[in-house]
Amino acid sequence: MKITKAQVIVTCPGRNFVTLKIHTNEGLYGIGDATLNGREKAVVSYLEDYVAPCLIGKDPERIEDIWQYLYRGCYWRRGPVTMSAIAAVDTALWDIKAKAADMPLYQLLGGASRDSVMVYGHANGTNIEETIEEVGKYTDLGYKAIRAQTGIPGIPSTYGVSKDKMFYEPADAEFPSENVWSTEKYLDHTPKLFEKIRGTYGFDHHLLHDVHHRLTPIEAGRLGKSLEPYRLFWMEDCVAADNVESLKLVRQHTVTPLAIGEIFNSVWDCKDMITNQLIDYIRTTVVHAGGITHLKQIASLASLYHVRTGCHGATDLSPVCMGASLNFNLWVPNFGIQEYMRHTPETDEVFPHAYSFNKGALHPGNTPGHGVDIDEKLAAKYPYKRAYLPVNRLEDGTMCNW
Ligand code: EZ4
Ligand code: CO
Repeated sequence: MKITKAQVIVTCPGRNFVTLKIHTNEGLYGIGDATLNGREKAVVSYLEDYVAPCLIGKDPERIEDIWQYLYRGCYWRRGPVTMSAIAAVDTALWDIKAKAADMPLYQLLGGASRDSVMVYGHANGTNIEETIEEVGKYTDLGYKAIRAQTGIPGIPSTYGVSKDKMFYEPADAEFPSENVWSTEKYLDHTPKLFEKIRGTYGFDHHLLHDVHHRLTPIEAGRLGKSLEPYRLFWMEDCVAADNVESLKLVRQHTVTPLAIGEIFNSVWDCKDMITNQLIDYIRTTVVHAGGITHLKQIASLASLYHVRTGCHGATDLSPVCMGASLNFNLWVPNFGIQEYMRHTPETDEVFPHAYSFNKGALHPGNTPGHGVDIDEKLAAKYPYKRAYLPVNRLEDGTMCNW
């Protein structure tokens, strides 16, 4: 088999997605997600200008060799743009290989290790009462795990609280919108949310919370400790994880499990925190961490240190990424949980998929490949629209992490 064409498709059915379609001389094709939220066109150029010309004529079945060619061959290793581009190629090649084998991708990876993939949904409200109501909606839908976020009194808008309750979309403006942040107000308010959720619904569901990189290690230690009575499944991105030393301090103060890694793109970003057992869940996902090939390597390392997977699954990760991730999750021995923010009906229509939701879990389906396709005619009806993630400032105007 030979690769004849590598085509980049950009579409915006409510939000931007970049998709790579690799064609072969045998008529089989594979697709991969290449979406990098807020910087989409950088990956488009990387793929069109530099990767696509090198793929023509290559044997698509040599997935590992092509991965190494793109990683070692560009000299400039790692980084979100490079690794998202490599991921798109890798995902498309696994799709082709599984289609050629006439198997769903999870079979090719080693078969199912579980019946389905537990997911968590996003309950959020502008205040505690609204979030409590949203949690109830998710339990009614059958979710076994729910992430809870709430607005903070005195702060006009914050991460994780959306206008549309079912389809959270933070990248929504032609120029970055500005949020305001107060750690003091957040630290006082958040434990009250979880106290009320447990008081209302009891302890039958897993609860999760995303701090979104905003605390110092000692503040994260304090939050983790104050949330211990409510037994969280995890506290996510409690500090910006550029410096692994930070996590040692957090660990000294709390047994609330920690999840980190949605912005990581390589095993080198998480090696030390895994091998020192400073996290409990690794959040790397297919599109931003070099595809199925590299995610396998990260998960294998993690399995040696009791670290389980918790793949990122926000709306900016396309259904193609979700399909690949679900095949991976159904197989991976040290699976933890999968994030699942629902895509809008417009997005679902552009990306017909075999995966389905049932009783708080997703199954990738049994279509050969990863089970997700793209309707190119429909995709063409939604042209690219520039969109930025928000930026964040302290109340005195100082820039901080969003
Ligand atoms: O802010 O995917 O856990 N989920 C998250 C997401 C991220 C977006 C950024 O593109 O943190 O909401
Ligand atoms: Co997150």
